Amino acid sequence: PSPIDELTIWDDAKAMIAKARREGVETVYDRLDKQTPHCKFCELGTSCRNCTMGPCRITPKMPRGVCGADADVVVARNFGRFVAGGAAAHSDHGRDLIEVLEAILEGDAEGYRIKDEKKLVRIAGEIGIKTQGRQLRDVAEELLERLFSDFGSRGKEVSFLSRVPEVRKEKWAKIGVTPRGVDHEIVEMMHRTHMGVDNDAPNTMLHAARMALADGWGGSMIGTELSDVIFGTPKPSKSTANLAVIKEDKVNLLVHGHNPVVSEMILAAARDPKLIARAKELGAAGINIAGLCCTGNELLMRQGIPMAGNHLMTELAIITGAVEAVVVDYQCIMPSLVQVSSCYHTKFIDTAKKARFTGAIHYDFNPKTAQKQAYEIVSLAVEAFAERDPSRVEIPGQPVSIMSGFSNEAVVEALGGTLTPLVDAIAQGDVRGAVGIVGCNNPKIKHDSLNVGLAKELIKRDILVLVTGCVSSAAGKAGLLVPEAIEMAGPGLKKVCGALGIPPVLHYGSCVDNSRILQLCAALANELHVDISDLPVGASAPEWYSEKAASIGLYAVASGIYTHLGHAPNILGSETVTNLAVSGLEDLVGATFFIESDPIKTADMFDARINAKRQALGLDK
Ligand code: NFS
Repeated sequence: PSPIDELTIWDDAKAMIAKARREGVETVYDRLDKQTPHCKFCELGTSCRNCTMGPCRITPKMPRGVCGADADVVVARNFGRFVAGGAAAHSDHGRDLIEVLEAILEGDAEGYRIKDEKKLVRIAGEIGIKTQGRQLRDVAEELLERLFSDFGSRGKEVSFLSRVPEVRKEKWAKIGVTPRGVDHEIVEMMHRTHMGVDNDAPNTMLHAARMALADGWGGSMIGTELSDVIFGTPKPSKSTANLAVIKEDKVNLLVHGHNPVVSEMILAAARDPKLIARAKELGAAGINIAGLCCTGNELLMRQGIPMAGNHLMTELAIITGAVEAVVVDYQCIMPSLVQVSSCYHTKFIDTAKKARFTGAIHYDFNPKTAQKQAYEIVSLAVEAFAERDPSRVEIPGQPVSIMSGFSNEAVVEALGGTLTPLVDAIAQGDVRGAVGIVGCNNPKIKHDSLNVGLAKELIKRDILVLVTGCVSSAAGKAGLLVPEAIEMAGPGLKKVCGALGIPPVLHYGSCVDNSRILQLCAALANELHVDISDLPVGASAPEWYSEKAASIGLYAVASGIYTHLGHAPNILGSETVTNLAVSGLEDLVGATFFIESDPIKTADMFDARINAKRQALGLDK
């Protein structure tokens, strides 16, 4: 096995990998070793399994598959389907929020309510729904219909395109990538990539961009906005992060997945006095809820619930031996968690009909019965405390302080009601630009080394950093999410963030909340009367692994944001597709991807881009 020091930058992770090895528990790192080397064709994107005349592999000696598809077609088709998986995941999550809103309006969702009525009315107004003089319920019903129809095939564009600068929309219309409907674009991608349909790689890639835009400005944005409406719009609050948020003396229940519809209800149940009393009866000091991955981000943003860790910490959290239950909904949940749980007393509970795990305890969670189910689930966790083996408990280190909850609404409020102070700070050069660092961990990359390395390097250069998804936990553990982190920032950023009392790295939420970053970019562009591609901004997914991250990267680029990936997707087998991604898109959408695995060089690239954009805007001489 690889030396532990090479796997991760974190002491808490190292301690748990060592414990796993001592106790004979298999982790993602062991499986990666067994799977390495990977299939070279799949790595290059040149293997095709789309029909049974194959499967085919494209090589110089066999330049076409049985159907005649060349490397370009095969790579584009594979990438198209890859992004479709990501766009579908975000968007199906978004639709689940619409269904909860519907259940609330039908009076069939005990325990859920519309928490932020003002936001509901505001977003309805933004997409052209008449709000004045109307009952909240009428507005909500019309909003519901509109958002449901954003998934369909009848629309000309998804509703939230109302936020996009006109120049950008014209660009999209010109090249035919205006996203019409979420399901429409995803289904069309599955159609196009069937044998014998779209056999022109650039054409397939453009549709991938259109589909990704339907995710970013459609499915994901709906997910974010309705989560705010139902559970409240995040406001800055303090919390803690790393494995030490798991408490030796308490019943520990970890929520993992993405949908706050489940985790919010679990949190509410964990505050039930009867359950707390029962926990105490069993000798625990109380019930502790902590988060993993994005549903952790959702609870952290709105409720200040501590963050146990990101993607590569999910197995390791269970290995502390102090976790009574892991409650999951969907996405990024390694199936191995069932096996890891079974090595301890940990109950592994799945909650979604569409995301079941063999060997898990299943609850068919739905708004109607959620309250009762959440109570039962927490009760299972409490009872499991009696089964814990104290001799196997090891919780490493001390929790690190973090500040979270930066929605755009909160940022605007902190700035005194408008974005103008931020625009001024950018114009004066105190904040030279902004980069969103987003995405995952990948066991092929030293855990969080790039996520943290890049964030540190950018703030040093007076570039404001926004983090979401698994990068937020990394930034938190590195001490970057507290106001004191301005000591690590350049003088300009230090001055601006210091005056506002905010960290130089702002936690902007979960991965669907990348839509908040899109919205911020659109608002800045509108304020300056320019296109998003004119702004001194960038995006980065240094340690990405998932189809969702690919969709995010592509909608960022298609929205005009220069985007970094720490490693290439499986497209390098096609020069046409690769060139389009790293240069050709510039002419079409005003931005491209760049691939770089070194954080300093990546920061240099962003620096150069931001300088060029600042000069073009006349901000620097
Ligand atoms: Ni994003 Fe959230 Fe993490 Fe990656 Fe997975 S949890 S949606 S995909 S691994 S950042």
